[in-house]
Amino acid sequence: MSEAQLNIVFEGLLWPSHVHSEESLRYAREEFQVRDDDVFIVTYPKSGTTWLQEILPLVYSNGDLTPVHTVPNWQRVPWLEQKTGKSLLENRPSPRLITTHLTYHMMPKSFYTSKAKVVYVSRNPKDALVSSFHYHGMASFLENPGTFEEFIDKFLEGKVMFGSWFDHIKSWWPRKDQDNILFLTYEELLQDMRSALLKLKEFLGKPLSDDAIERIVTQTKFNNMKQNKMSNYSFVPEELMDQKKSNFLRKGIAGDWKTHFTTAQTEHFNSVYTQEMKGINFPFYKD
Ligand code: PPS
Repeated sequence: MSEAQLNIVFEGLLWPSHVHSEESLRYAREEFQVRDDDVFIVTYPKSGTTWLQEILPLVYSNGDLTPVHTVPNWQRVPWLEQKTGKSLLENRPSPRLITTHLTYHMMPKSFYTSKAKVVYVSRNPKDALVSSFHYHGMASFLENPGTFEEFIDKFLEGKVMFGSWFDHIKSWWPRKDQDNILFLTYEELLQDMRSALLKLKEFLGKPLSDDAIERIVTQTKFNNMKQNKMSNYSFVPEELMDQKKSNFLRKGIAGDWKTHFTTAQTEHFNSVYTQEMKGINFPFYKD
């Protein structure tokens, strides 16, 4: 596939054509029928999606590891907007756990009048950028990222898959206090998974025993997920994801951007950040 064919353009944004089509995106937006007991994981790419695809099924199984040890993450919590979304989700029994990278404004039309819940996870955009840069380097279905400097420019201009980080966060953050939305950060999951699980327990109204919490804390640690074939994308052929170049579960830390950005790049990023986030009362990731 040529570089030009790697993405499709839908509503002005780039979507990897390997897993998205105009039909799948239109289905997600226009036809998908949201149910009141649906639970969405919403993320900008490389912000903790796979992590939540491990955590939520475990919350729903009260810490029983069977689902995460037997079902691949993309089937366990399917992506709404991908080509497989319709077949995996349409007739799935409730409660459905659903993954999406959509902005608030691109959610299914039936979402806005539903009581469906959203767990939104944000990550420091500089770390999401670094993670995405390495991902583009190992996934043959994504365009060549170019140099790191070039990739920063593309990221800041929103000329990357799923569009601008700023547009994504600015679409969801103002809704963070709605009863059906829980806003979490990648960094808080890293720092204190137990507290995050208590928030999820309360938000989702799921009974979670102390034992279950301990099992989930252990199972969702980076090194354990990295060993889990159902979550580490090792089933994907090397021609598509070359994990010798970079693992999908790569480092799993906060602040890796500091080993990638020069001082000038940091200053440039921060000045665009300040400009973009002006007037948005968003307390994270300012430095
Ligand atoms: S994707 O392609 O959008 O689904 O990617 P996503 O899963 O959102 O992001 C991948 C990054 O999340 C890291 N990750 C974790 N970090 C810490 N602990 C756990 N358990 C964990 N699981 C996934 C993963 O390593 C990617 O980040 P980087 O910085 O590249 O390591």
